[in-house]
Amino acid sequence: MHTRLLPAASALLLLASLLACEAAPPPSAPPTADPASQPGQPDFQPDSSAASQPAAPLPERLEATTHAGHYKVALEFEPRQPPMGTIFSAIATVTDATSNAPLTGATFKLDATMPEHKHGMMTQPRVTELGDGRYKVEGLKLHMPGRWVFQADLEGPAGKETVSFEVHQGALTPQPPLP
Ligand SMILES: [Cu+2]
Repeated sequence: MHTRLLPAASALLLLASLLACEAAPPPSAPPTADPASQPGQPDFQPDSSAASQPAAPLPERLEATTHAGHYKVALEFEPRQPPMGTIFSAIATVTDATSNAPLTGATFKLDATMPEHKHGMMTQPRVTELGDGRYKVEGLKLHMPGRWVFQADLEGPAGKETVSFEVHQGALTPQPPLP
């Protein structure tokens, strides 16, 4: 009888550890610009309700101009729609926002955080310049469902600039078959 309870108990432990950082509210929650979220109400839904929601894969391409307007960054993920909790890569294409010329030789970094949970990824991404304004970022992993913000920091001829991309990692993104 007791041995039959073990799988359920370990599943509960896993769920509890997943929810651990959600359970502790931030000491001073800043006002959020997201109209969908209620004050003091985390937008992350526990697994039980997520089961009835459609999977929310990451977008296949994200594109934005850096805060000071000198560079454009486009992000594409490999695989295109990485499931939660899997290691994936991103190709960043960086161009001059005015001339559209590829920005080679820039220092490019990419990180991702969950602002509501005040944590980042558990991996350390590595960046390799591929040439022609393309930078490959390997070792990304979004280990929890919910709102993640990618931040790209780059330094080029116009100085250091930053751009952020917001994504929502679905809880139950189906695992694609291995190639
Ligand atoms: Cu989190």
